[in-house]
Amino acid sequence: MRRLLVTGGAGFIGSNFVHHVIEHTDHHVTVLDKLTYAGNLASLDGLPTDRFTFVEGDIADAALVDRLLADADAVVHYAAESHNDNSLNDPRPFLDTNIIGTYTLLEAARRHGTRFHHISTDEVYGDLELDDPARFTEDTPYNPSSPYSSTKAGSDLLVRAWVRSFGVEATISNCSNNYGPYQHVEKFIPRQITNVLRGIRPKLYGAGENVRDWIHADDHSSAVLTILDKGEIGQTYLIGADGEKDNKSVVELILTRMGQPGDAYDHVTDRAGHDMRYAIDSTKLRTELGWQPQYRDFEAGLAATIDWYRKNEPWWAPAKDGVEAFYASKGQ
Ligand code: NAD
Ligand code: TDX
Repeated sequence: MRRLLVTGGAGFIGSNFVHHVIEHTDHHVTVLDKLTYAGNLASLDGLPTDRFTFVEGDIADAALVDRLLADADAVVHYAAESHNDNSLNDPRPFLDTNIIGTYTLLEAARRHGTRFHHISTDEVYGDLELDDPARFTEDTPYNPSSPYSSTKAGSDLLVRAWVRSFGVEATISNCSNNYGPYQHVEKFIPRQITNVLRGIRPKLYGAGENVRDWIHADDHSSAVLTILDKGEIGQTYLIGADGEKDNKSVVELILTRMGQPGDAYDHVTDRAGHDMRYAIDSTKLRTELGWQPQYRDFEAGLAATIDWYRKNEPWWAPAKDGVEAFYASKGQ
């Protein structure tokens, strides 16, 4: 049994990870989460009280972080400001949480000798052309495009420096786009599903040709547990499940699955600096650590996700109107 501190555990991927850990291990989990607009305690409903503790707080609060790391065997660091569109509107919280917050955790891990796993994104590598056969690997140079991805890139580099200069026992994973339950309605797939449920037409940025490499959040969780157990200190692992799809195809799949004509969507103002394509080569994780994704059928995973949003309107409805008002103010 290990004592895990999971930052950002009330968010989308963090909460999926907490459920996964409780189901598949005997670890104890403490979640540290600030409960920003993106955090939702309802995502952690039903967890056994003897295995799970929730602490509301900021990862940039050095005293609190120091106290929590003193009692943890490992930190899995998900907490972040995570939405590109918000980072274009107001970058400051991205610097505070993604850079200063990560720095604060690393300093505590250094003092306490705590194992550290840093959760990051493929967006640190910038984007690929649509006709480029290449995919990102652990050796791809960093080239982030947005305030969000640049702060994630900065946080990755901090982790690498704390490994090299101070001997912090850290690993990093960079994952592709996640989908599944508990994802905030500001993000692409939940926005379009809940739009259809509300009788609003899905909104596609620009021409909709941009490609994302989709992975189910539960596969991300199993990969992170694998790295925590078997990963080599100081190493970076890319996580992906060979799920490349263009945005237009995803919207068409959502519409037809929900009984609507496949072309019943609107093209709206494109995102500034919109990355064209992400694609992950996860050979290192698969061959060196033996990880495999379980969700290999995107359409089946998407159908289950649609069902989840249908059944869980009380979870997403409180955020929906505010998110749509924000997008409307941007012509999106
Ligand atoms: P999310 O926005 O759904 O959740 C973030 C969580 O962090 C929320 O619960 C929020 O309350 C919490 N948080 C924010 N600032 C905090 C602070 N200062 N202190 C404590 N808690 C704070 O994000 P997500 O989509 O679940 O992403 C989680 C992590 O995974 C992020 O690090 C993100 O960069 C990374 N990631 C996401 C994806 C994706 O597809 N969503 C892909 C690859 C990597
Ligand atoms: O309404 C929309 N219409 C649309 O066409 C929205 C919200 C998005 N899009 C497009 C933009 C992207 O090409 O869909 C794609 C996915 O958009 P997001 O869900 O905002 O994700 P993305 O910007 O790709 O970033 C996500 O994956 C990598 C996560 O939000 C990041 O946290 C993660 O690092």
